[in-house]
Amino acid sequence: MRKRILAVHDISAVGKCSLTVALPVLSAAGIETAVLPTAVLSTHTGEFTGYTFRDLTDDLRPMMEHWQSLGLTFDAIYTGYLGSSRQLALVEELFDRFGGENTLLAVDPVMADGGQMYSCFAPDFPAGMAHLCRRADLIVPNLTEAALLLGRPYDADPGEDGVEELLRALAKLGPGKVVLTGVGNAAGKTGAAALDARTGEICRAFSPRLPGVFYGTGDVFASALLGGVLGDIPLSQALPIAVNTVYASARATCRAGTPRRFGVDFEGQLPQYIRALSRAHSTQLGRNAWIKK
Ligand code: PXL
Repeated sequence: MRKRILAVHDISAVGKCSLTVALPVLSAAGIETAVLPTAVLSTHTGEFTGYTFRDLTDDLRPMMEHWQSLGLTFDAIYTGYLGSSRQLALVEELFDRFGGENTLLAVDPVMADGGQMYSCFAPDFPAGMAHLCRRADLIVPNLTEAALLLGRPYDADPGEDGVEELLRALAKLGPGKVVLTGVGNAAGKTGAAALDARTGEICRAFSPRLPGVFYGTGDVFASALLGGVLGDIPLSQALPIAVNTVYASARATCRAGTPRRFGVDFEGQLPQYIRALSRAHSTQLGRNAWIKK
């Protein structure tokens, strides 16, 4: 049966991040994507001023209650941008209500980048987010968010050993899988590193580094990664697929000369993303058939 994920993010109507990225990317991966919208904004909050913000906190519990009355279940719950500490508490309630044994709980602790917490968050927000991460099976922080979750100073370039130490410290919070984004390597590339705390296995994937800020790439990355993981592709194979999808989206945006605040051209990369998933999937099927023999 087709898998169903619940994506819990805001809708930034313009600017291509959060739900306007998660929905198309996960759908392209063949995953039914239900949504719990946390807020509706006219644009995202980076490099735009004067945006509207309709808070949907009061709608979250009635929506959960309706779904429970229908007996709905989810194969995964994927949370991203949450607007307030009250929403963090409601997401914990969502995990209590729908987070059964077979539901993957994925938390992207969206709150900061480039050493800075987004200005809309209160100083106690990182502690609340760390509490939510304890409940997750998979977390996807960038280096700034990792520092905030651990209550440490931000280090933009922790080196290979530093990244491993960060991954292990984050796993101690509770999640079985930790994926750290915005990690550099000695060759000047950028990418992600992942730890499976159950096996101790660490994997990495890198792409060339493009200069400047790209909005929404965290959401493209996490959505593309989850599309792979939910398709039963091992983390070590889903990781380079997600890194390549982000790189190709950012490169296409640079070539088109689109102003950065309007997000990245992920749409043009979806055919390649689908092909990469399907290649990884057939390798995986082949491997399983071999094991059965
Ligand atoms: O994906 C990051 C994000 C999501 N939602 C809103 C944002 C941002 C980042 O700036 O402002 C509203």
